[in-house]
Amino acid sequence: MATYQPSKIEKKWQKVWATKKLSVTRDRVKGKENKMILVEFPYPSGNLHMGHWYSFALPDMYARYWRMRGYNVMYPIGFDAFGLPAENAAIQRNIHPETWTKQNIAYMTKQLVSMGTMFDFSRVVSTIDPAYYAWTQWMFLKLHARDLAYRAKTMVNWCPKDKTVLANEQVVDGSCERCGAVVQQKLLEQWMMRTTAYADQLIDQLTDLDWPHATRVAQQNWIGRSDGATIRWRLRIPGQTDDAHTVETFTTRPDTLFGVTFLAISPELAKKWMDVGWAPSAEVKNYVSRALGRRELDRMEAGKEKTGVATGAHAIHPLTSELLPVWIGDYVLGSYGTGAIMAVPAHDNRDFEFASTFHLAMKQVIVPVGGAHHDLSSVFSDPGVLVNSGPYNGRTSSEAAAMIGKKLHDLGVGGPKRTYKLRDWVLSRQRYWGVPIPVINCSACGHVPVPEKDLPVKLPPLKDFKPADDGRSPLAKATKWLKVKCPKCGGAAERETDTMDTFVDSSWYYLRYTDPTNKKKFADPKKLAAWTPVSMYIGGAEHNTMHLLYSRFFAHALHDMGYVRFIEPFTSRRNHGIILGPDGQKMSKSRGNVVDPDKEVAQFGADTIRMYLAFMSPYEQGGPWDPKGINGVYRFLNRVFNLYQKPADKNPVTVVERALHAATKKIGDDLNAMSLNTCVSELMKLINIIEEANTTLTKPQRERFLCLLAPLAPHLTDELWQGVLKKKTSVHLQPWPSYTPALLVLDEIQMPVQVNGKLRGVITIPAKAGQDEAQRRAVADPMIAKHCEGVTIRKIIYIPGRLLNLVVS
Ligand code: ANZ
Ligand code: ZN
Repeated sequence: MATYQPSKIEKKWQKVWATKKLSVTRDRVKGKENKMILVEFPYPSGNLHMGHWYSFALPDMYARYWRMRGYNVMYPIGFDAFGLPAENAAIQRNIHPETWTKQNIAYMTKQLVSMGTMFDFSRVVSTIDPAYYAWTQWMFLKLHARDLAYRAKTMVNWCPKDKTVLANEQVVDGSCERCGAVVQQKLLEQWMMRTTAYADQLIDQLTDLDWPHATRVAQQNWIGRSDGATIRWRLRIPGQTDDAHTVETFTTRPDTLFGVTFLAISPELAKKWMDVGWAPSAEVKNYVSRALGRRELDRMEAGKEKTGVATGAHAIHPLTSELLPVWIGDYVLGSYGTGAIMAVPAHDNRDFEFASTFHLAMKQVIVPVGGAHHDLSSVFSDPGVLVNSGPYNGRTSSEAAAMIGKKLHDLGVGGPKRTYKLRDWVLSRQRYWGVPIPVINCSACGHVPVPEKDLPVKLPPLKDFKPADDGRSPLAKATKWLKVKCPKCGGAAERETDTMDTFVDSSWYYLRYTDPTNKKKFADPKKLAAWTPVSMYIGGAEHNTMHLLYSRFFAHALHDMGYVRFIEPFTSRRNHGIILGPDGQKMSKSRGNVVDPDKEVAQFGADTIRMYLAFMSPYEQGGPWDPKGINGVYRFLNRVFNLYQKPADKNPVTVVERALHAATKKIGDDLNAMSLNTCVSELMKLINIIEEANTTLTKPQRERFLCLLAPLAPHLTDELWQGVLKKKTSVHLQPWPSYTPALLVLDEIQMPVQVNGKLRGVITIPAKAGQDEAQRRAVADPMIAKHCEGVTIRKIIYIPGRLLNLVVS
């Protein structure tokens, strides 16, 4: 009898699929609806690791399912190929980034084929292709024309090691996300994207998206909209009589205005005051210069001992005329709000810590709704009901906030104000391996956009592409390329030498898949309309803010300019977990815990690896790669193979027929929900039932079973479909089988099974099953069996019709 030899089967089918153009997507197929299922295109780092398999081969099951469901599915792939890592790797290896990147793309493409996915390789896009980045530059020009891309002098994050500017989103805990160096602040002129112009829209539209809750919350917090009030306080400064100077504070809690006992300004603001003539004591000056040396991040940290100094000045309360001391405190940030705060120690933790340290007054003005006065030894920071607040006593926080906001406005000393944490996106990079910003700098005309007809501005070939210490981009060294005529006045001018952050490249790549070779447009509007918005986007949770936010910004802007019809680019989004090394640590070359998929594929075949990755854990969870279980999946595929080596049965066995129909519904539902681990276990249950019933399946049953398995194990199923069942077309072009609901109505029930009190699976058992039968079925379920391996069942708790709990140790 023949044996299962994945190494032979898989290569063969990959070739057949390629020649038959099985996954080459047409823009229109009669009677079919289009669906783009998108995965985040990889960065060509060298070779694929298990994480790539997890990211691409599992969504492939989902894509295949929708194709069988009768949709015209596009499952595209490309390469996000510019960027710092390529440049750093090339410097290390002493080769050119282009050589390095292209080698990697070639190698990884081969590896991608080995996964047996339905990637449409006829639509591959690569961001380093001039035919692609011409359009990245074109988009920049369009944004620039709308004042959404602009140049400004700002404080930027500077990585001293990578010698380039970083976006706020690329700074993690004060360090460079890539190299870990402590990030410095520098005042530099940079190209920026006005993401803040879309702050409201980017928050408001989130509610309509079928996205993970955590991702939506992350975006909301990143944009950080808060409604509050600004208040201008008149200052009484020793030696001055006119109270003419003022300071403005920003608060999210105007309802606490009567509880303010002091004001605190940031060291940055104190410095500004000194720059315009305030001459405080030596102690204050000393304090300010020391405080300015500390990093904002350290200053902010909760629980950190608060430092500060009194200025000697007082602020006049706008409603009570009370005099309140003005302090300088390093917990107040110069870059947020107005750089000054009204402090309410009774209701704000940081103000409380500060007031405790310096023995400042506290005044309670909010009490819990319906509650008694709150003990002043702790801070009541929730909204509640006002007390000690004159005319506002008895009002709720939200009522009072609105009333006080209006009162301040009427008095002309401030009023309601919306603020955002979001800052504009700094997109300039002083590095070589990126898209040149298509601008010409002319001493007479300023920053002149390159005319569209001159796009692309090609990246000049440079031997010495290393970053310079002076902060100037290496492109400045391409002297021939640099010198050009000004498109406006014809005078001598120079090209812009900064390149773009690679997040610009990836903000629109999915659009290019719809028309990857178009020379006249970034994509034909009809093709765009046929495929976008993206129906499902699957990727890593690390993109919760940056990539997803930038892509949304691009889409919103392109929509407003009339280039795309949709506003939100990705209708649905699912995040996958990450695959850790066998040691439970994040897989990385430096840790030496990388599992090479090629080796595993050579031994077990791609189908086994795919299914094993799916079986490991819920997709959004990920987990450590544990090779122990892989044999179980391999054995399963062997059993399937062997089943089809025997002749088919004439008559169906009823339990098997019922199980097949139930599985058709269950697996369809699970694939739809991207619950891939339960799909695998359902298929394993099915083969158990088939073997138990001692049947080799009837012909229609054989077809049905292969259809159910096809999205997960594409090679083996086509081998059996075309090889054994002698079908003329691929199993992957079959419709997803329908099921007969009547067959599902059983005198059977779903019984949750716990192992040591934890839910490990749900089994289907006859309603009247006794304890022994329930236990037998439970341990035959692969999801549950996993947890009973190598242990002994000590006790069984069985509540008929309700629950089975196995106590093991
Ligand atoms: C009075 C108050 C009373 C506040 C209270 C809070 C609670 P979010 O929500 O993050 O916007 N704040 C304002 N500017 C600041 C700065 N530059 N550095 C440090 N803290 C600053 O927070 C806004 C709140 O943070 C503001 O509201 C202010 O404290 C503080 F019961 O004002 B609040
Ligand atoms: Zn000019």
